[in-house]
Amino acid sequence: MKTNDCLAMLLAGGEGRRLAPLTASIAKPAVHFGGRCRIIDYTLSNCVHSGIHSIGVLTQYQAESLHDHIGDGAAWQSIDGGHSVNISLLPASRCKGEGYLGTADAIYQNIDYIDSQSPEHILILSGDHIYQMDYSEMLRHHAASGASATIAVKRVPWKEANRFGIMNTGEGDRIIAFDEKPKRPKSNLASMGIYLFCWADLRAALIEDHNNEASSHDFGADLIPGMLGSEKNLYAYPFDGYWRDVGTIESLWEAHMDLIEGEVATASEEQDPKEAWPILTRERTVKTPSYKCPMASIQSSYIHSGSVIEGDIDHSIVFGDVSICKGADIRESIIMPGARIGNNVSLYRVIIGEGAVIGEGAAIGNLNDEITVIGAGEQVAARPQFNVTPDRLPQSVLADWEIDIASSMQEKVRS
Ligand code: ADQ
Ligand code: ADP
Repeated sequence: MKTNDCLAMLLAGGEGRRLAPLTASIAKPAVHFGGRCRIIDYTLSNCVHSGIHSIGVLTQYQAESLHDHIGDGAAWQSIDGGHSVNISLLPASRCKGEGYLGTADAIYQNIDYIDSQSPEHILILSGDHIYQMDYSEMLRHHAASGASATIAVKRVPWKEANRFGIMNTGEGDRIIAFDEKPKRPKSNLASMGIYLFCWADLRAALIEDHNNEASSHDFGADLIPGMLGSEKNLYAYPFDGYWRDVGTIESLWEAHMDLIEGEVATASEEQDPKEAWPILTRERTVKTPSYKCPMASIQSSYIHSGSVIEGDIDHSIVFGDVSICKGADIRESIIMPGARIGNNVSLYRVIIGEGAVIGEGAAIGNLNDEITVIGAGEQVAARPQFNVTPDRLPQSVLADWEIDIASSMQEKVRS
């Protein structure tokens, strides 16, 4: 099975409400990740490294942010030479009607585009997953089974099962039941939202779904259950590697911590991901070619070019062009490009949006260990932001931040 018989369609138009306020002015797949990339870079890089060189990117909500990032696609040209990668931007605005009504409708509305490429198989991908996966192995599996559809699957923690498509499989990984985001999951075998379809079968199913007035035109809610109901052969393809849907603030933060711990890897066991599976991205221009840390103490952290750091950083990711002033104490936090962190600021489990400014002396964190988010461009004045009792904060943090917590509590009582 050749990967050039396969066209990838990358769904990148969702609103990303659960990632608010980070998605106030950019699409979810364009949210910054890992110090220098955007979330969508992981999926685009997987395509390139898997030998899938024709990719349609379906955009809708805040489409410009993705169009600006992807541009002419030059950043994703295959590094091993010779391959030209064709990335087509397919915004909902070019289609008639009300835009893409759901994920299946987004593909339905691009049937002509897909037909023009006459692919045998079609790979449907999401723009909000962090993982490294060789799709060519899944394609071999799919072609060998003769399935109408193959869905990549992974066991997820039971407590998270209700935010996924959940299935039961029978002999040879054949899917026998599928429930989209069930309130009471009967299994923890989750759809990764990565589907390989035989194009002829998907085409027929999309037309049927389009004509069904009761449908919400979503892959998980409508199209997959519909195909199962019409007794098509659907198979699960278990994936062992790291994979995380970063559609929520908690999961986005956790994926960053996983990156620090070295868990975000690897496409194939034989490959050194740093050598063989680099994450390709369009680099932004930074103010200086390296980072500067005249008086900083930095532990278990990623610091990107153009940043100037004078405070203490622990288990954190600092993107480009960030400034962190003297006396700052940054723990388990993510600081997006261009943010400015004032003198003596304390951050614990905070995501600071692009270009936000945190005033001198502010202490931001949630003492219940929840993640606090400061939106892009927001300005936070110098006042403590703790809002619950400090009983769950690690002792080490408590001891260091005693004064901030005391004043925070006083402030709470006063207000
Ligand atoms: P969700 O993650 O909830 O569940 P959803 O966010 O609706 O799926 O969409 C997936 C992708 O499609 C995202 O990248 C999103 O940006 C994009 N998208 C959403 N609406 C779109 C639209 N109208 N036009 C274009 N793109 C759109 C899905 C499956 C579950 C599965 C999880 C795994 O439905 O069964 O378990 O993914 O993460
Ligand atoms: P959230 O973080 O709110 O889940 P998603 O990107 O996952 O954001 O989209 C939320 C839901 O809204 C999904 O079920 C998706 O299919 C649907 N959706 C996204 N954009 C549109 C749209 N323009 N029209 C209709 N439904 C949409």
